[in-house]
Amino acid sequence: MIFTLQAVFSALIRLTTACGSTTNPNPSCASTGDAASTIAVEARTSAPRDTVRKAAPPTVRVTMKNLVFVPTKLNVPLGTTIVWQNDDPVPHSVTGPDGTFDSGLIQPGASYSHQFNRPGTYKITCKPHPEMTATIVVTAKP
Ligand SMILES: [Cu+2]
Repeated sequence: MIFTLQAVFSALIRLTTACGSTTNPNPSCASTGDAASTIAVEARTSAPRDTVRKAAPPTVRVTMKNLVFVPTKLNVPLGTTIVWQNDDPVPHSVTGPDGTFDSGLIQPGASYSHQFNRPGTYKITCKPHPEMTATIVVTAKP
């Protein structure tokens, strides 16, 4: 009894390719873009709280010509700025009562401005020309 022992070694060679799969392409980490989406909430009350419209303080121009303030008398609301323009070839001044304000000499072509923040009647004089006067009445808002 021939005992043929065919040992068939089926050598199964597994070539396990060293799967050190280190070839990771640059993992572009998909950053979720954590940009905070800011939502601007404007809480605006559509109803105006103060319906009184504040008008800008007016500006009134006065000229000094032929040694006269023009106009000579002026009524303005509180907060008015008056601009005096010297249209004469000689210097003038705008001098308020009791040293409230004084322009000093205003040269020909120059101007001077003053804002009236107190109600009252202001006698304006010109230092070089005592006959040159004006009156400005500043009234408070009703
Ligand atoms: Cu003058």
